[in-house]
Amino acid sequence: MKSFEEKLKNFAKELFEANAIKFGEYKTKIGVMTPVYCDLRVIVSYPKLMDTLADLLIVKVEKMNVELLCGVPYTALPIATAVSLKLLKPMVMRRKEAKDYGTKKLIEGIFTAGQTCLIVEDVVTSGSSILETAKDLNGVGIKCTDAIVLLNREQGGEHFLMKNGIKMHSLLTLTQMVGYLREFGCVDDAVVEQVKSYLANTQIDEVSLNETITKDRLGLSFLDRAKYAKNPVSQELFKIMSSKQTTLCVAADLTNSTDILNLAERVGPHICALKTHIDIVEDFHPNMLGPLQEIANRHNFILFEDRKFCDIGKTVEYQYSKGGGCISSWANLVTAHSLLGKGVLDAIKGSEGLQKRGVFLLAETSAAGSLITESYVKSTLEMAEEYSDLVAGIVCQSPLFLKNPGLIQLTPGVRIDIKKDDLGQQYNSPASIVLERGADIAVVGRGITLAKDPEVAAAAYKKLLWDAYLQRIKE
Ligand code: 6AU
Repeated sequence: MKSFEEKLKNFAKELFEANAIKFGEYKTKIGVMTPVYCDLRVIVSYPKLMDTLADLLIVKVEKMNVELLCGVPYTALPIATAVSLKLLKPMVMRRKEAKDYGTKKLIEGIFTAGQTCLIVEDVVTSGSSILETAKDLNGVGIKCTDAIVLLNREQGGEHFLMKNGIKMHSLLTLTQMVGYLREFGCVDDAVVEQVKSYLANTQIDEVSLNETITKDRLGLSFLDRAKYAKNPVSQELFKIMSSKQTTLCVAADLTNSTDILNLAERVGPHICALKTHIDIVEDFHPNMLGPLQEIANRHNFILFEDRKFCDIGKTVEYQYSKGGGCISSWANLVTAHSLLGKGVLDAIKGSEGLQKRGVFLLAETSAAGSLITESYVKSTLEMAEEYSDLVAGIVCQSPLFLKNPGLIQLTPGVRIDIKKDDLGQQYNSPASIVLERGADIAVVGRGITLAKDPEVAAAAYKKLLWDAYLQRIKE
């Protein structure tokens, strides 16, 4: 009978032979050079290796008092499945796709709030993927106190997770792995030294770990987040939200100017922003803009034109600052797509108009069947972070991680009475969009405009949203 350590050594060698661990000069995702590259995705092509891995993992998992397993998507999903099959322990799955969040749950599988779950991961560097998974699980009431990983790269992840209440167990550390491979003659002393000095020089330092912990926007109050906001409109929004105790943005999707003004007057005390589609107003005349601004000033809310700019920079410049709507002269906020790249943002930044201007970039949508992909969402977030002096936040449907907590998540598709309309719009409840989907500001249109009394409806949505926000920052 081989000892656990012997099995582990052989497993390390098999990983190396399967090309799951490579030594050389590799560039990491963030552009830093590394002498060791782990690509554990290949394990799915070696069922025997997967079987050995599961056998090794269950030795540790058996001793843990957990009710559920959850693999971090995607590489660890089959690993968690293999463990689940051996131990007959149920799994839950965390959805990663940005698409279609409107109808699908973030966490799939059967569970009850209060159950404990072990997170399974392949490689850990900073631990942030485990933390993201834990947050989604926590969002539906599942407790995560432990994580098990195949390989700990020893760059600060274990410490970071510990600070966030998650104990990380690992089968192998990078040092251990390299040591075993040296024993087998798979690598020479020079490689061992290279890895050693790489690890000594690439620790994710305590300060940046703490920063990440304290800066997670979902647990911070709006007043605290205002300090991180670089855009003047988002700073103002945070202040309005805090002082008026509202995260409600009403979508005034009405086709008559008088109706819009009447609605603005009535819902004004309950909102932080009024969102318009000015191009649907049949009797539009710039004359309506003065009264609209006066109402916005009096009730202290921001005017927000949902123009969803998506064209070459020059055209966007014209659409934003010229024409009948002359958006840049009255709307402090606008929406834009990231599809055509940074030119759209450069155009908005350089156009004439109000000094105080902010953009919400559309990262995900509430529309069924949207073509937006995961990598599109990722690139949109990167663009938002890069332009955070202009970008006030993002429009999305899930609790996307924003490095800068000064960015605001705006989430449409909110309604109490129905789940969808007949043209692909998908709705969630106010509590769900704040607690499960990470919304800071909620956009409610027809839930208010079609209500018998829009003012009463606005007050009701405002309260539900604010209560959910208070619960979120208390957790
Ligand atoms: O509550 P509703 O369905 O009556 O209105 C929702 C509002 C509309 C949409 O144009 C807008 O929110 N919207 C957006 C925004 C704000 O950009 C994005 C999205 O994904 N879904 C969505 O409905 O004015």
